Amino acid sequence: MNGADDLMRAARKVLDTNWVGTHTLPATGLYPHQWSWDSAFIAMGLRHVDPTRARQELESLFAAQWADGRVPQIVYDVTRDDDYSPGAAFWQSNQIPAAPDVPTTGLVQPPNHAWAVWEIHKADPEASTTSKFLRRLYPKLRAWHDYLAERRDRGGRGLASIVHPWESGMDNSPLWDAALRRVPDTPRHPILRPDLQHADSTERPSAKEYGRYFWLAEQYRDQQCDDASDSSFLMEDPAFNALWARSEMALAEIATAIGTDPRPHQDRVAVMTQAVEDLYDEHLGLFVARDVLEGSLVSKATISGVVPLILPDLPRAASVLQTVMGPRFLQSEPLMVPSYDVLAKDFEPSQYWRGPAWFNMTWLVILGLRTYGAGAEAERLAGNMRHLAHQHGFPEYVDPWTGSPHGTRDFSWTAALALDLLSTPYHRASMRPKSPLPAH
Ligand code: 9WN
Repeated sequence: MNGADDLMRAARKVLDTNWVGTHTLPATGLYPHQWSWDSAFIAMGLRHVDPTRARQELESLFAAQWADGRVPQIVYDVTRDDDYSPGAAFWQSNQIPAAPDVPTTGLVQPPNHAWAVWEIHKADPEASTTSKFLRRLYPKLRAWHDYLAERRDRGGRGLASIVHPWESGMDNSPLWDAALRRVPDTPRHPILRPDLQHADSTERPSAKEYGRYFWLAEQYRDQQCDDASDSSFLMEDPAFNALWARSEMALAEIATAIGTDPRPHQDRVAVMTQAVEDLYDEHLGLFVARDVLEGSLVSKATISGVVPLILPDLPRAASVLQTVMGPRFLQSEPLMVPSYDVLAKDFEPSQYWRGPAWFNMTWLVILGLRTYGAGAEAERLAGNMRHLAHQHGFPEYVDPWTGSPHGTRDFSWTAALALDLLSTPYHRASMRPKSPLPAH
């Protein structure tokens, strides 16, 4: 057995343990339901070892799509409703006409799904075609993207706005601090914290942050999640929009593959790549969030602002590359990419989205570095990512320099994306695993 085989076995074990027959839980204790962008990341890894399950992962998520096209942040397992809060009882999605039969949140998460669907298809085109995977998913993916374009372009610039920090997937990122200060921390609903039974309170968002999260969720729920009412939090996030644009590119490929016109998707990619430019911060040299309610940019360097490097033909790529390789992120040679500017006074190496390195974000940066010719740095990070994932039992996130693990363990996207990095051509060339990995 070599290191690659060991990692593959261990990663598969995590994914098998967290599999519940139709989809994979992010973690059986802390996150006992199906999460939207987790499922897409998980399926990116699963496609190398079990493409059938990868397809099921996305199909089950889209079975919970709303009639208005939105793909919910969480699809609840009601038998576990006391194990995570806010749960199905808080959202009561069955009261909302557009919601599906299964209980879900009304919020969404970053749209990385079409990208995953296309990669899953390419991993096993024969079975995918036989099962009409692309044909079934294409109209659903199109409805999802149309929802973002028609209901979430609240800034009117061709970008989607998020209405809650949870929608970014980077819940307590410093990008949201100033906007959240305007939000009351006194929801009517009791703030339950079952999460603290599974992770240390110093590694989770604070009580005050939770008060504001619940208040905002309550506001959105009480408006029937209609996207037409006033929102107290409205932000354009660079990673959310870059993932949408990357997925729109994939949708063009999917359209072509099933004999449909790809041009509407290609046109949207062009518009979005240009619109993302509006989020560029000249001083920091990377993309930042826009506070739509204030009409201003939030001048903070976070990993979200580096993610647009996954887009080819990005006009600012050279300067973003320079920034990520520079003192704010990679110059001190951390093992993985910090989630926040290491030069910032409030940088915290072990506090959730306020400094630690996450496996999904490092994976996205690796793809961006490869796209723009920084292959050596990409492979250094990929090697560390595989090693730390395995060494520490697939943690949720790690200290960027020491690699010490934080959050929950046996975390599904950590396992799935480490598995994905085992299957890259770069890795095959350098590690020569004994048994060749399945082609993709
Ligand atoms: C809220 C499931 C999710 C991830 C998010 C991560 C964390 C939830 C939480 O876990 O968020 O959605 O309770 O903190 O921040 O990115 O999708 O893994």
